[in-house]
Amino acid sequence: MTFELPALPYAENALEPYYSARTISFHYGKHHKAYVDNLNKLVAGTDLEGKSLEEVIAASAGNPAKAGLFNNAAQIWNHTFFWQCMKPGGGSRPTGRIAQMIDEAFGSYEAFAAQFKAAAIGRFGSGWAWLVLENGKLKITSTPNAEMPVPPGQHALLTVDVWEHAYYLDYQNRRPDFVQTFLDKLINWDFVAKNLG
Ligand code: MN3
Repeated sequence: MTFELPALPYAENALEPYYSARTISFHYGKHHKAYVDNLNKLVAGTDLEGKSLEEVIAASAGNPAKAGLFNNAAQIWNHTFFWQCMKPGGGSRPTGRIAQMIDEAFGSYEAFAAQFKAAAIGRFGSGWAWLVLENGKLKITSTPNAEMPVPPGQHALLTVDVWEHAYYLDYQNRRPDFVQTFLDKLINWDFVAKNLG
């Protein structure tokens, strides 16, 4: 068994004009694919060959000697999750249970959006901003590089990739503009609601 690049949940041009086909062709077709190719090389002939992605992540997390394994495995997971966090015609306001939970946790959608944007902009260098469920409560967090919310303590609901490769072709150095567009035009709230379980 080898790891495979999961199919995108939409066409490469489906998120235009907010997230271009050119960005996705590099971000998915080159960056995400490279993590898959790298991980397959790293596990070949080791005791992790044939294990699931989650098993490789669990076996390598927090172990500096296995940083290469963790970084590539976690980046496969993070990107597969990130693609599902967007959809054509997405963004705007959540509805239903997730909307109610956001109001309870942050006071309002506007307060949630401001905190999420601040976490994404404030992450120095490469990384991710997240909405997670922690002990049954919503929380906004961010992680560096390939790091991710670690279950069972934290359960990922939503993420935005703030590595430069995620936005540079469309937004250049304007990370805040990318994150605002992600909030307004791209978030797949159906996926976020599904992640509540
Ligand atoms: Mn990326």
